[in-house]
Amino acid sequence: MRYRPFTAIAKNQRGATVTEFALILAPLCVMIMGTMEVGYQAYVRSVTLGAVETLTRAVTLQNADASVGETELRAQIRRVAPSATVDIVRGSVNRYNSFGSLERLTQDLNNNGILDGPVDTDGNGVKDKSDCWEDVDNNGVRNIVTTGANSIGGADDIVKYTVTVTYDRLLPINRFIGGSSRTGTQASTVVRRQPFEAQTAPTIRCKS
Ligand SMILES: [Ca+2]
Ligand SMILES: [Ca+2]
Ligand SMILES: [Ca+2]
Repeated sequence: MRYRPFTAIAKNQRGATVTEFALILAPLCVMIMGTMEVGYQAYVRSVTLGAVETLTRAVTLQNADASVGETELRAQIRRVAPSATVDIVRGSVNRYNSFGSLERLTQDLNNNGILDGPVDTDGNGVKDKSDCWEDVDNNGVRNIVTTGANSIGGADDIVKYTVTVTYDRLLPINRFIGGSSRTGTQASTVVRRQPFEAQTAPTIRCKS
């Protein structure tokens, strides 16, 4: 029988299989890369949470050195994400205050809950007293405490750490799905320091 090359090609289905394989290969690769990327991100997040927890536990103690703890936190995160940028925001408030609430009035002459200016309390025509408040974040105004004073405070103070980590993705998945080659995570914790000594009183200011 004579060999007919064109008929053989027409009947050959191997090429179709290669095309089909190529069609599913690309999405399959993206899917595998995506799964690995999600796993890596979960790992970095879990290491970050652990590192933040270790740091906040360390700062509850007397004589805690925040800078040593923060250096260790950065090192822990960079062990799993070497390219990581670690942004640390620390703040503290007096135990009688809390994050997200308005600074407490310590003197409210007319009991209206508002920080009022000087009034004449003894009727001599001279304004002599005004309302006062605990300036927890020491910024000179009565405000809602968001970050607190930029330190870990002292005994019995409440410390808040917010750590933002930005790092390179494990795989260049952004080339397929868009977005940045870097990704990130954020962790925040609040702890109260141990009452190892008398608490330092926050600055009291009076409205001028
Ligand atoms: Ca008042
Ligand atoms: Ca007066
Ligand atoms: Ca303030």
